[in-house]
Amino acid sequence: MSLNKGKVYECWLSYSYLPDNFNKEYRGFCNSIVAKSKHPVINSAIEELKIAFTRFTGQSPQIVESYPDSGCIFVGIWDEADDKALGISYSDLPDDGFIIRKYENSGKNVLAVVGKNEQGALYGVFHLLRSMCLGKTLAQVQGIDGPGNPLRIINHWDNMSGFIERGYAGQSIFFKDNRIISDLSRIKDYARLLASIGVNGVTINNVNVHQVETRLITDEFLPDVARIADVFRQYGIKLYLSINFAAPVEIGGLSTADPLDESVKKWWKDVTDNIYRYIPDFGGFLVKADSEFRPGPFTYGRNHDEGANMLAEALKPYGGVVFWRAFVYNCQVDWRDRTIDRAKAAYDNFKPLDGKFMDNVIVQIKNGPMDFQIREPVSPLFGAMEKTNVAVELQITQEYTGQQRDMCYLGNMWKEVLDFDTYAKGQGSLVSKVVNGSLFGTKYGGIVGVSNIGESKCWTGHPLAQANLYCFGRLAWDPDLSAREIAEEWVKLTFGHEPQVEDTIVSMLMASREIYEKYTVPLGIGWMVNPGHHYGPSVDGYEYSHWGTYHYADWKGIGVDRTAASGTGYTAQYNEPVASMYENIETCPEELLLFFHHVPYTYKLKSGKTVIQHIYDTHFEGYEEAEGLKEKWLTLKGKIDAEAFDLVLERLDMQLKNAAEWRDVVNTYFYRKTGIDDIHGRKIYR
Ligand code: GCV
Repeated sequence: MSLNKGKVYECWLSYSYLPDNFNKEYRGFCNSIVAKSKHPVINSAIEELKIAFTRFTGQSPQIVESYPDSGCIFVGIWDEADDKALGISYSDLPDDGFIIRKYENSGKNVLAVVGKNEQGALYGVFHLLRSMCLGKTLAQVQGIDGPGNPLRIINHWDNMSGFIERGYAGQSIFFKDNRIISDLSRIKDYARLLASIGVNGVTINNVNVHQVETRLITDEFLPDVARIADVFRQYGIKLYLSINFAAPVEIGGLSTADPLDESVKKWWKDVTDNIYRYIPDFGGFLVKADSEFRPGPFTYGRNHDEGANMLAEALKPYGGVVFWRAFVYNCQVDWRDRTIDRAKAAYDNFKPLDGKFMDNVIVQIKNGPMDFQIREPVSPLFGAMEKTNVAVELQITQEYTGQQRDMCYLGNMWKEVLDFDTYAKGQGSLVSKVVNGSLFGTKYGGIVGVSNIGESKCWTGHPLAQANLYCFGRLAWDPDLSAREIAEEWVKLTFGHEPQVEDTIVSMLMASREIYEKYTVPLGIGWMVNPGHHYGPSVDGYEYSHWGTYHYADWKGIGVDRTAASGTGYTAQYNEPVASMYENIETCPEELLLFFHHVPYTYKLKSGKTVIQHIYDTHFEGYEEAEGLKEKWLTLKGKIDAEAFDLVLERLDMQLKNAAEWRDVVNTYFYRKTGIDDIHGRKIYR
């Protein structure tokens, strides 16, 4: 770990705030660490204990192979552990899981952290250290734990130029000037952060694979890619690459990329064999195909299963997997044609293919049917793929949710997704069970997040956006945690235990998504952003374009009729009773009203307010609440790390400007369109 780069760099691993019970509960174990293995992942675990204990106690612990004459920590895997440390059988441990147990060895206390494998031991160490920092007792820390999802993956949308598509935290930490960065120390620090929250896979390049990046799978770049893989491997993280489906033509000299063509199959097999020569534990490929002008099997009259299976075949002998994205839709729509509904596209394209994918293909589905808006329903595809491995793709980077200038903690949104009941096998068929493979008994599954980090000193541009990365990992590990619990953990680890600090920051985080929603897009309609960069308001920005993202506002009403009765029929993609709930305007959750229904501005909401008054009110409130965020933050001056304080304050000022612009643009637009006055007579710019 590159130390002394400041607390904002160290994120939740600064080990700076030690609770009062540390000496009583843990001090006696911290002078010695017993480890028998020299495995690189165990070494990382030991290194972490050393960093933490040195910070906690001011003394570096000794690392020994046999038990000392005093209390100690043991770290290792099952086979190396003392029988007394266990008290359970091997099969009781979840894959990649661990047990933490205190026992006595020749009258000395040993706190054993035993992994089912090396990764499990590393996760156990991070769990122990987190628990110490959170003030948990020794009794609370003991027990078995393991990941709730087999695959916990971060996708980077980094280009080799260094530019990050939808990145709001500076340039890439992997690439610069079309080369792989030579100093890998920051990547090591990143690997450590990711491992601490249980992430076990990373795709380092953008799903939009451009010219240079297409060559990442060749001898030109593989030696350097392998160096990055070596760093991640020390932290139990596998490296994956996004590939260009047209690579056989673009760099392979073939005349086709048809997935059923024998020469194409051989080309991919040879490429894959070569990758594994450099990276023996390579994770696999991520593919964006036939989506937003990217090439894919459609060009050759083939379908997604045929494209994915061809790659899966090449990876199979090595245990590699293909993540095949379901973000496939017609992006050349004529807005006049109301029969086409982008929201229906993923289901329409992939439902017919259920059961046709090989068992090492994972269909990666964005959480919502459109594209990471501040409020969308959950994609109906999760309740429809019974014979296919699926993963949910969440967007940690805040493309449509404030771009890490505006504060927006995404934990509540992600919980809504994971807790959504698809009813695919009756009540209780939650998305979290679909993606962890338990609902349909699928082999793989997991949670994927699009990264929000870059070269920014605090990694995420906005220091409070670190909470989203932390939350992503914690939810991927344990989807049953609540967004609030995770926020509380993060605040304690990052800013300490002072109750006022904790209450203030947690309450800001928990309110932030709704505040952002209030001053931006109302009632689930989405979009209304400036085209291209997607920050700031432009109500009609995408209204007459080819992307299929419309709100259909005219002088009488607004919203997309997606009902089966009179609209696009999207509601019918859900299982009952969800389909009827959305179909019926009376039972449709109001926060999604305009996503599912077109209504007049005078339509009355359950609050008794009309839609137009709701738009005015929420936009005024949203701005005021953003002001409230700043007021709250100011109360923390002198009570938290000064650098973090200043950085956040700067961002809160940007947020206020943005909120004012959204309020005025949106209210003015609808005031002019409808001619209906705000009943409170507030200033709306005409
Ligand atoms: C990486 C949205 C974003 C694109 C992104 C795309 C995707 O359309 O605006 O930048 O491309 O989603 O997820 O593939």
